[in-house]
Amino acid sequence: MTTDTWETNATLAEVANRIARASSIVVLTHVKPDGDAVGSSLALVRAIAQSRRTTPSGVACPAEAWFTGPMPMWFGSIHRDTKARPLGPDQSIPPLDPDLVVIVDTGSWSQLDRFADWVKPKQEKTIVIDHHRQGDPDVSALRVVDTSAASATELIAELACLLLKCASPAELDESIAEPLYMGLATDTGWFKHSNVTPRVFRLAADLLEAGVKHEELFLNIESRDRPARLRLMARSLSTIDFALGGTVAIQCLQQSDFEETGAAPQDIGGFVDLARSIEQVRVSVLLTEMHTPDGMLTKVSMRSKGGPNMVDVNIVANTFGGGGHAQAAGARIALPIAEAKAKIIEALQ
Ligand SMILES: [Mn+2]
Repeated sequence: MTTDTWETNATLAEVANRIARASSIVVLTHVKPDGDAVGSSLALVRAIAQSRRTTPSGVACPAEAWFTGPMPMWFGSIHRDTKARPLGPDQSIPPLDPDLVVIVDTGSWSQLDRFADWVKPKQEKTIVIDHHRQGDPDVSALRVVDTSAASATELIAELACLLLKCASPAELDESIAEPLYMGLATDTGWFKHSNVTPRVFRLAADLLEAGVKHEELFLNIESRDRPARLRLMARSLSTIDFALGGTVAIQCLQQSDFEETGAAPQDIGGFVDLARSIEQVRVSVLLTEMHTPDGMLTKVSMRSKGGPNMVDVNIVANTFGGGGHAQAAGARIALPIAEAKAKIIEALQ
């Protein structure tokens, strides 16, 4: 059954059945994959491989994961021997026509980036498993969307148990439990964000029981900074300016800051969160100057603290043609940084 709204129209048991019948499966996720995207993809490919390994000689794994966009620094250390193809910008999409396509942690055309054209003619044999509030229903015929899940790996954990006939995620192999835990931990900010629920901790506990090494994984994922990133962070923090009675904190980074510290654009990850630790701050903003072929742009990242009277930064981002979530959103404004800053303060007011 196909519905034209972004809602679940299949059960994970149905998905498991489709997977069990497919002889070739490609697993896709969003561009610039994060911990949840990579974790969901690797866990699913590993669970499928294991579900087919019923005889000692084994059967070749029928599933593989494809990724596009820059891969996280830690990818090499967690991918083990899983069938996965991180496709570089000049690598073309393999000319494969699999029985089944499973898309995890997104269901929107824009997030599929260069995979979109490849997926389009395969809608009938595509399944989406996602936890985002928005997506495009015409990406797949079947979809499981659970917006109450903190991470897509919460859903993949359930699917892995169905595929492997495990009564609980605690029974999963450590090689499957680790990427599941990685998605759960990173999408909740290592269990700090408002999406942490009893279900999150129950799954985390089961996965630890399955053999996940929490501290080792944390260091592997999070302790990978280069000195240049901290030099850039120091500059960013030194620019903090407060507006609207101290409730809005704004950091600014110029192009020259990157050049002088030797940092790269991806080094700014997490900077916008830093000012949230200030008691009075309700919204933290990071403005980054970008030189593009179309001229000077300002990239805006916003984070809102939860609690009563929460500011919905998604609404603010929407007024500039951007978007995201209530507590984390962004946009690009075609103005120099100082003018963009004034516009953002005005919009937040
Ligand atoms: Mn996710």
